[in-house]
Amino acid sequence: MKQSKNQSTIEDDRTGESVATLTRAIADNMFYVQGKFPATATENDDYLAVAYTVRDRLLRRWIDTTEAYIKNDARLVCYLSAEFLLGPHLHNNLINLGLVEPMRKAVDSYGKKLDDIIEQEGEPGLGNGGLGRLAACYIDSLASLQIPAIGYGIRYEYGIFGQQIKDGWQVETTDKWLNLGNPWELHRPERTYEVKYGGHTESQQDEQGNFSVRWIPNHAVMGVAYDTPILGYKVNNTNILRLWSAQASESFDFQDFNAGDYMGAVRDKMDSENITKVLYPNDEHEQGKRLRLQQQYFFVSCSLQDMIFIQLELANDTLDNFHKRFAGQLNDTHPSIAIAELMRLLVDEHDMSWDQAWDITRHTFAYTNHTLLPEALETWSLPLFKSVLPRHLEIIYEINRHFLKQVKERYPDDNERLARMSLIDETGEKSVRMANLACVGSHAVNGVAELHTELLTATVLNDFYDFSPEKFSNKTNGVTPRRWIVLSNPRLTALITEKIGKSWITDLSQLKQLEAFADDAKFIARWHQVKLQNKQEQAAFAFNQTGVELNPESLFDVQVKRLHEYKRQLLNVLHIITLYNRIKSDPSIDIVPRTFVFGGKAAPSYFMAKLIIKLINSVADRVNNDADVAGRLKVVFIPNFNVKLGHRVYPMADLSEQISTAGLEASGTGNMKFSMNGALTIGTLDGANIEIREEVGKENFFLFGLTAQEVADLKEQGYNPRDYYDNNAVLKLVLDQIREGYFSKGDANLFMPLVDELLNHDQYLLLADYQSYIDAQDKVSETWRNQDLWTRMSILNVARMGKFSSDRAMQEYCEDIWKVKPISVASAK
Ligand code: 376
Repeated sequence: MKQSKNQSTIEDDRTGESVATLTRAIADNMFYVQGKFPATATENDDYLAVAYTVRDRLLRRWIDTTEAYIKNDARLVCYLSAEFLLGPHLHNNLINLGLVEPMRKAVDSYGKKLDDIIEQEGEPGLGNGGLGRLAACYIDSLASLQIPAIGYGIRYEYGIFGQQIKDGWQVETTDKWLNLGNPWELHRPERTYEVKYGGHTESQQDEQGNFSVRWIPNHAVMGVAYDTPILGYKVNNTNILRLWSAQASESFDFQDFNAGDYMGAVRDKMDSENITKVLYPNDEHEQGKRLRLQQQYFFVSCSLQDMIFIQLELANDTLDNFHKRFAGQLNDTHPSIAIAELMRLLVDEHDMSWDQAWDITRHTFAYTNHTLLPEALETWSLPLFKSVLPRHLEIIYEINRHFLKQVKERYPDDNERLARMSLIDETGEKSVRMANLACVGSHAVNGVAELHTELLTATVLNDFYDFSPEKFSNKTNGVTPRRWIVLSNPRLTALITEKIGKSWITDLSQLKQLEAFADDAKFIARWHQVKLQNKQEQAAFAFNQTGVELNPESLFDVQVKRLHEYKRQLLNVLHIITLYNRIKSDPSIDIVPRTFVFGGKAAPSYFMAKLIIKLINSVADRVNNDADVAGRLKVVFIPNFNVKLGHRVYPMADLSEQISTAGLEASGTGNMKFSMNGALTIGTLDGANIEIREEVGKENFFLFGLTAQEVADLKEQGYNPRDYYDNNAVLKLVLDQIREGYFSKGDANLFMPLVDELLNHDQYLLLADYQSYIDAQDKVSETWRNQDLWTRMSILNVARMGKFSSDRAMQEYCEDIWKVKPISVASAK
């Protein structure tokens, strides 16, 4: 605030928060940043002018935050993740600044609508699904909790592919998310680091007899920082998300130019810049592996060099204290090469002894595992690894030598254990085991839900758990209530806040207070009304997108998540066909009207997942257009499910489908988003479902299916899916219909692979769980018939979701693993 001579206050155009100032600031940015008058502005210009106006208000807080952290000699969390699935920033930042309403008025004065401007923003889809979105929720919570933190990752030029549905099939498009400009990032060319690849190593000895290794790479790439401010909710703390972009290194590769090969040099330049070109969908192919390893090393090396710069130059400290400054979290094994890279930087480049470097490295890192699926455990073939990172392979051998020596001391005659725990898999084609590296090089290892951690320590990481049980802990996932309730469900937010005040937004356990209203008829009616309005709004949207008309009075039964056989979207389809057959055999049957909503991407090379999408759309075609059904059942597949669509989908759901085979979904986080928005869950005892059910009460949760133990036992005994087919006429009919082409216009070949898998393998035990699922669904329908009971259960679900805030999860990491404390930032503004 500046005081003018006549004492009236004049707000600065870049920091002021009044409607008049915001209005002026938008005009200013439109002219001076976009170079436009409002009359010639496109919708994107409008969005950018508003976005820059918001960004201006983050920058002062950002600079103040950096200053406060340096002044307080802060300990910093560095969250290393190959994915951050952020979603759009504008609305979130407005909420965190407390400026939604003033900005709405400012935009109104231009004759525009804030909601349209918010809708204009695309999303940085820099992640595949759960793991990437978790990282985004966590950096939101860290800022809101005033924890000094940096998110380090990759600035992919193309994010997760776009999905279109053509003739029922998934068709992929490229995601050029930067094309319309990204107002939220700041290019920091001064933060550029060199990342080396390939070549060979040479060892040498100095006059004192000290042994050292020199890495002579054959290629280098530059990593340039792009920073995005991450503001906490109603605090000044503004942390950094620092994403690295690859740039060709002139000095290294333009040697070709000297030799007269200009085009060759340009080709090398293009190859270098390929490193951060595209996010890998989670379906590893052999051809992509080299680039993926290069990507992982690229962002890890840049991040660690940056941390060393911070330690030496900004904090004026020494590397002896590196682990006291930084808590590095490895989001799955994707960044686990950090363990070898920090060793290399300390030993080779900063002349530290091996033992001290190892001590620092182990105290720096902690590792989170996100999956038990064997195919998802990362390994790199030795020849590939050696050709990309020859020095790191030597370091990994050395770490392995020290480590296996300790294992041998503890278990002298157990060579099998030694072989299992080795960082190198020597069976078959030799490879480096990244999960083993992550365990050995970390002081803490965690799973993401109670059951997952139990299974992790009992199976995949059992040897490491035996060896150092004190390292292991559970940290059940959470999601941010700012984005997943306040931003996406304004009606519910208003109703809750009217009753219990605002404190729940930063302390989700406060939702407990809603229990007092669960039997209040007026409140029940209003709660019901909120859900109905959400459904009406989204029914209109879905009609727009798919041409299918939805009945907002029907039960909205929703499954949105990546397509994978273990998530069992196919089981959901078997239920839909079962209901359809009930209607066909008695068209006058009294059946609860249901709308089945699906959304999710299949990895481009995952044939079965893509075929399931085609089946969903084929069943939709038949069911939606059958006169006997008379609109009582509707099936829609919403294309291109992403964060933005999540904002629409979770608040409109009545029923949340969390139906994975028990033991396979590490946690799930969609399950939390649904329940927080008042959907009831039908689910297995898997991942965080178990804890959700514990919290909301078993009477408020529709449970079905085998337990993880029963799944394991059944597989052990020898599971025969045909027994279920032969003994269940209803199930048999459903499978026969799919097989005989009932949903594919007589084409009996189309869905054969699905039926074949179910009858002959059924890896994910759909047939074993079928009847239990149908029974639970019938119970869902019966409950729905009593709308007041349903609404009461919905209220109790929301009231008891406090545990699943990412604020709670982050607090646990801070206390148990990172040992970091909040630093509050007073802004000079
Ligand atoms: C990959 C998964 C499998 C293979 C390769 C991958 C590469 C990148 C990202 C992947 N994604 C995940 O592993 C993932 O999203 N895991 C999910 O993590 C969530 C957060 O902890 C959990 O809630 C989900 O249960 C888990 O599936």
